[in-house]
Amino acid sequence: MTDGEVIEPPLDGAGLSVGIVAARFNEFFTTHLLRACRRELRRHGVADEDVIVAWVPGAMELPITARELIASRDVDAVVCLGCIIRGETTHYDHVAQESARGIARAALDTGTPVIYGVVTAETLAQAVDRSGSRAGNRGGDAALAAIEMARVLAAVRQGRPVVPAAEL
Ligand code: INI
Repeated sequence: MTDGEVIEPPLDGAGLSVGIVAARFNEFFTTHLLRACRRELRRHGVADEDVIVAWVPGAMELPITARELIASRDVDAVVCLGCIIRGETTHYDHVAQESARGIARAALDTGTPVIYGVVTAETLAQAVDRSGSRAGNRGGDAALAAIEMARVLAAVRQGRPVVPAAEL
């Protein structure tokens, strides 16, 4: 028996244009996420001049900025980088929930991948672990997810006749 179609394109970023939105809140951590994100994009072939970075105040501002980048800059994917630490805020749950929900909605509403590269941590130690030490770097992981999703969605769309939404 043979498989049907399997879509798993190589992780090749050449020619892709990627937006990065980085939250300045907890900047100590988000600069590490941004550095790893840019490094992984470069390592996988995304040209530096095809990357646009927008800094925003905090994780709550990530979704709207991702949407606007998609609307105005013709990017193939957007990576959202942030760091939310429970120990540092009483409204952790609101910020964490709303930024995650907004990022998911931005992707679904626009059809462009919007990657959740947000560290959510109970403690400063956990944030350290996830921003470039024991538990890896969420920013680097998000870069790979952006390339993979841009390629997968492009491949999926190639097999689909373009029909106006109203006729579906
Ligand atoms: N923003 C973050 O990115 N991380 C946090 O941990 C955080 N805390 O702790 O509140 C945070 N708050 C700011 C929020 O994202 C907005 O920027 C602000 O409320 C203005 O809309």
